[in-house]
Amino acid sequence: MREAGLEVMRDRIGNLFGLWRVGAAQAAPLMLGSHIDTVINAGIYDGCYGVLAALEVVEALRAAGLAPERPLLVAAFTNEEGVRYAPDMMGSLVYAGGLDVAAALATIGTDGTVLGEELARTGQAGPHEPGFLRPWAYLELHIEQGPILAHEGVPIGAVENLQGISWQRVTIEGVANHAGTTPMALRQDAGHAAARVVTFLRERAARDAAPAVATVGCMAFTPNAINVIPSRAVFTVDLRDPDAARLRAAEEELARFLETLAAEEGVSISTEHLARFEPVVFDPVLVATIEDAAAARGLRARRMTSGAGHDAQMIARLCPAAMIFVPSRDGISHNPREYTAPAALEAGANLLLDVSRRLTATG
Ligand code: HGY
Ligand code: MN
Ligand code: MN
Repeated sequence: MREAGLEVMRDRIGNLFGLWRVGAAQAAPLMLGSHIDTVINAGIYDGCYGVLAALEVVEALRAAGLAPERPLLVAAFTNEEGVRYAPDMMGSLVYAGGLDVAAALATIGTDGTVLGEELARTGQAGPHEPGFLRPWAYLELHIEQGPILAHEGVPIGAVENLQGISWQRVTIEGVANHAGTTPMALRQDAGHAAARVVTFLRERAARDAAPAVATVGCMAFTPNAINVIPSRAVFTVDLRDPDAARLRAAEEELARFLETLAAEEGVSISTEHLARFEPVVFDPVLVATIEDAAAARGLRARRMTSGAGHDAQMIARLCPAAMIFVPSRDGISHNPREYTAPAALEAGANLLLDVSRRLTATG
């Protein structure tokens, strides 16, 4: 960012910004960005691509001697993935005023560390209050992370909405007992009860053609020994749906299933909500601008829903926001096999440039 001539700033939650003070000094900036944190064993494009492309837009404009009518702000939001410290999109959520910064800094990670201490230890805690620069509009370029664009052979996704997200941690307490001597009818098996939840969620999400998805991504048994009936199972549930009412119905049906399960299996079950975000609709004018700019560049574009959560859904609380997707080969993401071809990356970045120029009257 410094090499690109940007003023580098960090806020208290670790969000990183590069400001190009150009155009009308008092005008609110056009923000371009994404995130640079990843999941475990991640791919190399999720997040980083959008931040680097935003930087490239600034460098291309400056190299061409072009001057936007308003400042440009490159953003790299912290903890978008939420894997170590829930919820996901935490940095942009705090920036948008959806989570108190002190509460966020006090978050305990899956490794027992405290977020604020880790940000200080790694030199990522900055002085600025989150939200210190209110953007005029926000654009995020990102890989699709799903199969649609690649399957249809369409190079650009004009993302018009983003599905709702519900994250929970479920703890099932049973009774440890001997794997060999305990008759099946006498078991209070937390492991089996957990497995029934996984099957319930899978069958419910697959039940109808609706776009609902459900994932149990983490699970741990105690004492986790081959010949001991698990006394405890702790696992996570990730539910998503573009429709707010259907997402609520999924949460309610899971709660009812857990009650029935506890009685049937002789276990006790508790849940902890880790994240809950309503579906978001992006700004129609920005989405149309993305489509127009794609057409002007001879790029086919299709409107689509984002299955993944993104910082754009949080910044949409502050200003008009929209996203541009480029294809993910075989729809693979959150996996080292994540891949997008260089020509596709370039098309996305050029479109980000074109839309940025349209929005800031940069000739
Ligand atoms: O969970 C998500 O959808 C995002 O990758 N944080
Ligand atoms: Mn991402
Ligand atoms: Mn991700």
